[in-house]
Amino acid sequence: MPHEAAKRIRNVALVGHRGSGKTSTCEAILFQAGAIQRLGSVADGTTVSDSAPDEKSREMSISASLSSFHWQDRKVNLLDTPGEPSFVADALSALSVSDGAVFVVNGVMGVEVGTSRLWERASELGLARLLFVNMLDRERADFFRALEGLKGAFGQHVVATEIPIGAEHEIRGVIDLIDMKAYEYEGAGRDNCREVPIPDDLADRAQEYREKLMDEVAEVSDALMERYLEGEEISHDEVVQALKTGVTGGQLFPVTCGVATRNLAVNRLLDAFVEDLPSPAKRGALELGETILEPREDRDMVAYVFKTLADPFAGRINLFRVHQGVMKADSHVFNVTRAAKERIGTLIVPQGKEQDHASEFGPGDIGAVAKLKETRAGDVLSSRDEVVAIPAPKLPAPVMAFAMEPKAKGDEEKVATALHRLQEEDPTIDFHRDSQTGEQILAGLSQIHVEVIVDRMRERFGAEVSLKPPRVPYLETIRHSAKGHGRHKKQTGGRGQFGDCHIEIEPLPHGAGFEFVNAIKGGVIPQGFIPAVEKGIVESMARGIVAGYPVKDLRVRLFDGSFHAVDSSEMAFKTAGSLAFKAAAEQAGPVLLEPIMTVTVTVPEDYVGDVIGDLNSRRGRPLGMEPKGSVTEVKAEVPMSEMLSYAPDLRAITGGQGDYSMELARYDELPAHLADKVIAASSEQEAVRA
Ligand SMILES: Nc1nc2c(ncn2[C@@H]2O[C@H](COP(=O)(O)OP(=O)(O)OP(=O)(O)O)[C@@H](O)[C@H]2O)c(=O)[nH]1
Ligand SMILES: [Mg+2]
Repeated sequence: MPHEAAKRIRNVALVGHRGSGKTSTCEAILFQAGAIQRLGSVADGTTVSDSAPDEKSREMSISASLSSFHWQDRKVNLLDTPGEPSFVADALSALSVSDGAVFVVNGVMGVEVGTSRLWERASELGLARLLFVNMLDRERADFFRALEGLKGAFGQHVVATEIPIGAEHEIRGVIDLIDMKAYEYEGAGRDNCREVPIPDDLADRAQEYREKLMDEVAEVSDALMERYLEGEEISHDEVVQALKTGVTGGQLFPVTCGVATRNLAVNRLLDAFVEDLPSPAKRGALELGETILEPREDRDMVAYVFKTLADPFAGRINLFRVHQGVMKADSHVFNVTRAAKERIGTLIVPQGKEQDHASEFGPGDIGAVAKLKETRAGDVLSSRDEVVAIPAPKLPAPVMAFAMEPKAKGDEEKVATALHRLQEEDPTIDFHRDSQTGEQILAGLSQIHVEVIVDRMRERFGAEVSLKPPRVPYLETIRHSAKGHGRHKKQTGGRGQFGDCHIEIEPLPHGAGFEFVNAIKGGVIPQGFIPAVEKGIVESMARGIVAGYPVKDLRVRLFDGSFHAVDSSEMAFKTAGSLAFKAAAEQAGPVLLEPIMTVTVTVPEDYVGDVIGDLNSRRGRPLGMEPKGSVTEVKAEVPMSEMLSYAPDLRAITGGQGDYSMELARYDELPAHLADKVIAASSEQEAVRA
């Protein structure tokens, strides 16, 4: 049976800015669908999807979590994702295995940075999207303002399919613009919804928004548009069908609204995504160059592992999506990414707070498996031993780096094990020994990220570390081109060593990385030694020119050299390459580059002046500010070195009422007087080591 089961599946990711109410919406959906019997809350730490101890204590999602349930004869795999940018890896991997996304939007704040960032990603993936304007019970929440903001940011195809009845604490229900029916909600129970007449004072408004909706729906097909323009009646079924087609094709983005924590209008969101978002069958084949994965049962099984959970007790759990064929319990599969065999034991369906076992997962389905030995997120499992590469989402680089030390002597091993396990779970953690200082470095996307890692090490693995102040990941580059000559010659009795090369280096635009051009003519350096020259150069670049930081963004042209028939070796040419690079780099105007962050601060209006003043004193460049309901969002670009201990300072300035996030914008040249300090600090360290 090719497509039948895959038609009944909905893979949906809940995404959005931090704190917009995704987890609360997930909880209400599970409750409404009957998957759980009590509506938990984030504040009480009783939701299904924020079940980790640190998710409860921090009242935020840290990992993506999967809940599967049945609704209207469909199987829904719902992925609740974290909004905090530090944990964006999980939001991105959830999107990569979903066929549709629900954007949860804070009804007070409207469009936020996180909304836009994830929207871009969903566009790249061509995902069908619905929007849910949540928190309409809050003071200063405004559905219509949020809707305008969404249209402004994401275009006119963002269109309301319902509008609220009442506002702020008086919100009572919604008007359905397709049926032109009104519904009110009482209490948070499962059958809290009843139909009421459209309130008189909202009749005009409902009509106005219905027309806007119809304008958009008619655009889905030319035939429909023609009839619409001629004033012909379009039937209810036609509207529903066109809406579905528009959503699946990414032409229409319906906006619904409600209050997650009161289970208000969540039943309608649930119906909307089961009805309107496409199934894996409808989404169709995944084309990967030559390889085409079709959601059919009569194919070799191919599944993509998108998330690994490292539980110190239950062991490793992998979440996967089956792209074709059937994943069976008690079977043998190949991990084609790692060229390893794996035995699949029990298959798991996470259902609300419980776990169920499954005998198989068909094409398009999402499930979990415990106790695989080698498999990690990003791997492909297959019933056939043939490599299939499914690209992983592109993740941000860990820029917030701290030197760390185990609190107890002799705990190095324990710390390393804990970090390796956590790294399986979160690929944006970096952990290495600094070749310059010999220190252990722990790096993540932000301070919160690193704090969460340190807490998890302690709580899950009993490994305690202390962190030294974070280190700024400076880079080095060159300003102009220069030539350099490297010659390595040793004659000591027997066979000597000889390598000789001439190179020219020139700057490349920021972000271009490294290019090596082999311009050797007439075999003055034999082909076999050229990779050795490059290797010597690359190693030298990693050690830096002025202050020991990695050198980036340059092109090296190897254009001349000589060799000796007996004495030349790869070793000798590597050394020559390294010498030539040093000689050239010193003449090429080497400079230090510092990371510049885009900082977004949200504060009550009264503090805006102080916050901007403070950011200015940190060499910040204001980008603008925007009122967002009861608070103002201030944006600025600030060098990372000035933001290393911002959290306590912001708390002091705003009496704890400010919030901020930041991410890497680019690297800029470090001003000379500051560069001198960094260079001095680096030579001090060198002196200590010598
Ligand atoms: N008044 C009100 N509060 C809500 C609503 N939805 C969520 N909240 C509250 O807002 C806070 C954040 O909600 P969450 O559900 O954790 O938001 P989230 O989007 O999952 O947050 P992250 O996972 O950290 O991105 C919690 O305190 C919720 O109780 C709502 O509709 N109305
Ligand atoms: Mg959450």
